[in-house]
Amino acid sequence: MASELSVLIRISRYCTFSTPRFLSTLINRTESKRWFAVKRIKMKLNEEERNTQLGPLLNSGWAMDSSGRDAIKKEYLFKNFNEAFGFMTRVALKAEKMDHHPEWFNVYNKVQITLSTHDVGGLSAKDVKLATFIEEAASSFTK
Ligand code: HBI
Repeated sequence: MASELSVLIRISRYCTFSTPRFLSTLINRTESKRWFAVKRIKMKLNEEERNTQLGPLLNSGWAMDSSGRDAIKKEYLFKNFNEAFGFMTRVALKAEKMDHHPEWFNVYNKVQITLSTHDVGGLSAKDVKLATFIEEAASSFTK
């Protein structure tokens, strides 16, 4: 990204239309691309984020994975298989949209879910976001 910026500056020296406004626009666009590139990099939750973001989930029945893996898990029970699978369908569509997928096991009305971010080897904001969605999705089904 930095090399791109230096190229843009070198080019603008030879462009008759490289007014300061044009140059600053070029630089801003390059910088904003860098910002988006950084934002796309997944990061593990830091200690402060774990205390603030995981708290509500751990109070709603989620638990740290007992194997010591940096992951959270929860078991849901539904009225029947139809409701369980309907829940899984909603979560699956959200997972695809987020490009972030649960590890789960289903037998009849039971769904066991584990969340972790493989790309960073632990919990990230995407796991918190998906777990929050899962809680909302589960709440709309009768127990
Ligand atoms: N799902 N849970 C989880 N963790 C990931 O790192 C992940 C994913 N789904 C898709 C995905 N990463 C893509 O970014 C590719 O890395 C597979």
